[in-house]
Amino acid sequence: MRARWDIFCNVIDNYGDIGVAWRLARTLVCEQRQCVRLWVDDLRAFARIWPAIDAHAEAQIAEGVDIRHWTEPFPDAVPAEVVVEAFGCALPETYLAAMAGQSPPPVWINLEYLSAEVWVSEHHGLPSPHPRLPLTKHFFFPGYTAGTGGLAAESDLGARRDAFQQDNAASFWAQWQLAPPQPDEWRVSLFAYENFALPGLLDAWAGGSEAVTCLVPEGRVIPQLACWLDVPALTPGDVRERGRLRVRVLPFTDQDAYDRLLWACDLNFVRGEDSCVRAQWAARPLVWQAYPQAEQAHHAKLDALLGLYVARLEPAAAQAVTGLWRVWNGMPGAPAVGDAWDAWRAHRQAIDTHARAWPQQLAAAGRLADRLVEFAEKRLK
Ligand code: TRH
Repeated sequence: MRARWDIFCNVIDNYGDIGVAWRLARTLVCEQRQCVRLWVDDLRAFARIWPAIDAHAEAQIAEGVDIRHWTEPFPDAVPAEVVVEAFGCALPETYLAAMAGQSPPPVWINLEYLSAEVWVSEHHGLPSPHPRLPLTKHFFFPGYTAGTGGLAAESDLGARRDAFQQDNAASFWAQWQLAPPQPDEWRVSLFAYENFALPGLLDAWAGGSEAVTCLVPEGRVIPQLACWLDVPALTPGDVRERGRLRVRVLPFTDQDAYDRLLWACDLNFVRGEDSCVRAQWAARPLVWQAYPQAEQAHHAKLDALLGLYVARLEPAAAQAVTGLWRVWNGMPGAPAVGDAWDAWRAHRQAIDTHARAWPQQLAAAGRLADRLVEFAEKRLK
């Protein structure tokens, strides 16, 4: 059934909110043949993850999605049949009133943040009546298990990744003026927030026995990296070497090119939710830096995902993954970062094998766009 969707995205900071909303909008159009209008308040952030976006246009079409600049006062707009507010962004009052005037009213969904915590499946799908208007909002939780709203993924994601990885990614490296990796070399991508563990990890790489090429998309971690390298600044294209470590700064690319970086590297450091999921689908080892939250709420999120991720790993390798993830997130009781890296390296083979098999397990959660369409269709009947 082809329905009209309005997706609202308020960009708080960073790229995760628009990253998830854009991925969902594209998939709904391309795979589910839905008719999608995406309202975004910060088109400049949007253009960073999708450079074809014109940051000054009030309305534009990209990838079949009708994109609107979300401005205040909100323009008159007939509400769609399905309304998704991403991450609890408050809908414009005039739009809410227009929703209440529709008969039947739209299916109203609050798309929540992804978490592997167990309470997610208990809260997924719960209704919440509006206090004044004849409208009911539903809480929709993406998640890692079958009773949740699933994970963002395209139906051909695995096939595209496998084709790329079998191709050995040689042409991919050439675009960064890099030869394919040497047998004893690690290619690592580093997408991170500011991080106390970073200097120690860089020290370990520079003083280690294997060559490490660290590819760093421009962003929040760059000033700290420049400080460690003792240079005033770093810009895309810059290459610096210290001991066995070579650092290369990459420009921020579009989402699809970033996927290819994840597919090509031996190990990916990722942050927030969207890059974390993409790194898991990449079938390569990852280290996740959770988005820092008040009262360390992100520590519970980290441990919840770790619990799932390492469950089928042999205990020593599971401990090595846990140690590195926990020190990378500044968690109490974590080992020193140099020790955590040594332990991780010692179990690299098992961790790599596990990462390659992991997407099969992830698939059990189902795909977010499929789950959302099922959810909406049940209520549209
Ligand atoms: O940017 P983030 O830190 O987003 C965060 C979190 O999502 C957090 O939950 C949210 O509350 C906070 O923002 C406001 O990390 P995340 O989620 O990985 O999103 C990054 C997006 O950027 C993702 O869609 C991938 C994309 N990206 C590119 O398109 N090109 C790039 O070069 C890189 C490095 C990332």
